[in-house]
Amino acid sequence: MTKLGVSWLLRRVMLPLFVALLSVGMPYAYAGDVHVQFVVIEGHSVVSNQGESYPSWTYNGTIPGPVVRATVGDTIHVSFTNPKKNRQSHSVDFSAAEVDLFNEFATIRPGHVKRFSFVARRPGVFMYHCDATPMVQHIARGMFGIMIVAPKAYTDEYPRPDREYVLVQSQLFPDAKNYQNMIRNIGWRRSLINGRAFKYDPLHDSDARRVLMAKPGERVRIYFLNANINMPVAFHVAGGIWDRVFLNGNPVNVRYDIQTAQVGVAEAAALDIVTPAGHASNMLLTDANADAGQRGASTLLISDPEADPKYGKGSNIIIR
Ligand SMILES: [Cu+2]
Repeated sequence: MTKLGVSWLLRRVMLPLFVALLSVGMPYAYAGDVHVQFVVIEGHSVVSNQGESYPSWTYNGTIPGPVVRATVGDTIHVSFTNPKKNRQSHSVDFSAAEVDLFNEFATIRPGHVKRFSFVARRPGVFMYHCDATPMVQHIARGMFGIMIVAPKAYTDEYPRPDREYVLVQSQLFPDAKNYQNMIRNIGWRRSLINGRAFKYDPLHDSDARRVLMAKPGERVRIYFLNANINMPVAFHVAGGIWDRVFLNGNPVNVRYDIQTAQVGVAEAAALDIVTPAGHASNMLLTDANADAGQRGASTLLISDPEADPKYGKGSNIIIR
């Protein structure tokens, strides 16, 4: 084969093939198109470290749903399926989208599929959730998740973090049918972090098996979403100070040296902590006393020179 032939083969065949192979199985792509496939599961979810089961409605079977990541300018292609065997109508509403509420976010009956796309025009951390009536019940049962829209580049103010973690706080209403109670904010018992009470807090719950990890001196970025039905979160770091807080996760909304960040209902933020030197523990928790550590919304971040290098990276930004 001629030299030209080899070069042509490399550019036109091998390289695209390599890129295509890399994309297979990835949860998102970086080439300007992000494909999101959601299927509603009406089933049960484990909501405590003791294995307590809850009648949940979820996107793809997890509380919260899958993390959606994009870069400003990307087009998000959503395929939303409500399987025939389900009993409820559902929808998906992306707070990052600027579209027609009644078209793209329309509720669909079991046995239907809704497809739409939108361009992620603004950077930030956003909620997605079900809009179907009664909305409080669909959210309280688990139909929410986080979408991170990265800016096109990192800057001095918004530096590249060493590790990233997603934390989503929500309320557990044991009586899953009583949506009137959910509206009135009564009868809820536990605060969930990524779907479980005390999920990453062996200090308050000896059955907890996970913590967040980082090496000393690393910049750890927490993408935090308040998916509570009615209550704001006062997000505090015990034994530390938020180095930077980006309101709504947008780099232009930077605040420095914050002890406690206020995160309203359906609001999200990106919060940076630079971990202390040596072995150390920091507790990330809401200081709103109604749902403080006693109910499950506390998370341990361990700084350790031997911290697992895979934690806080790739698909491990949400520890399941
Ligand atoms: Cu729903």
